[in-house]
Amino acid sequence: MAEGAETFSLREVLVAFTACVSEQREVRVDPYLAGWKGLVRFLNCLGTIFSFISKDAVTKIEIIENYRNSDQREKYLTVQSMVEYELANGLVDLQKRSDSGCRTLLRLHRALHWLQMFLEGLRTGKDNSKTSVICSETYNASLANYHPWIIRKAAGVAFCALPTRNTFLETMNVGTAEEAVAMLGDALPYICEVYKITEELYAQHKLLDLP
Ligand code: 1PW
Repeated sequence: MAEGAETFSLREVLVAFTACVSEQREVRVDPYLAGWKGLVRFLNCLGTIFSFISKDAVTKIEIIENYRNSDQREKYLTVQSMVEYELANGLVDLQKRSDSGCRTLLRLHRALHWLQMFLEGLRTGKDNSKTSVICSETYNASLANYHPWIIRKAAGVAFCALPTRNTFLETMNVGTAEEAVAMLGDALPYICEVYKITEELYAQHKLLDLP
């Protein structure tokens, strides 16, 4: 491999998500953000057409990272401690858009659901299936419900640029297409678990519709 060549692998994304859940079933914020950062690098590998998608994720990662670097960093160690701290201190605006950790993470959480469904579709898809179809079907069934028309339209255009399933699996840099599928099978349960715990926590505190 050429010196300095990009050695990005989707493996690091999946590994980060496997490290998210603590023994107390809490979701750790740092590996959650590390997983997202890897995902952003992956999206950028897919071409500039995906940069409008990654840009929003970057903004949201930075907002939460700033909390992790602030005087209140300990409060943002896990999603559970963040929710508890922000709610107890009146930091979550239930009426309008704000920069709270809770509403910002909710956006990433919804996108994670899409990612989970998309990767599962990729894993179980046929060799010759179209990644663009898997991507748009899973998007329409999940994240699209939270997006205005203009974003749905732009996302639809970006998806058309996705390569076929096997080429896409190779882009993941995990080895052969078969090896990538095997790794997805190992890693997806961890992403599902992170999603499920967060979803239950947000539901319990009635935070799933934060503006
Ligand atoms: C190839 C598979 C890729 C899956 C990656 C998932 C990344 C999803 C990010 C979608 C972002 C689309 C453009 C931005 C939209 C924002 O308006 C929206 N953000 C998200 C993450 O959905 C809502 O954020 P807002 O406007 O309420 O701050």
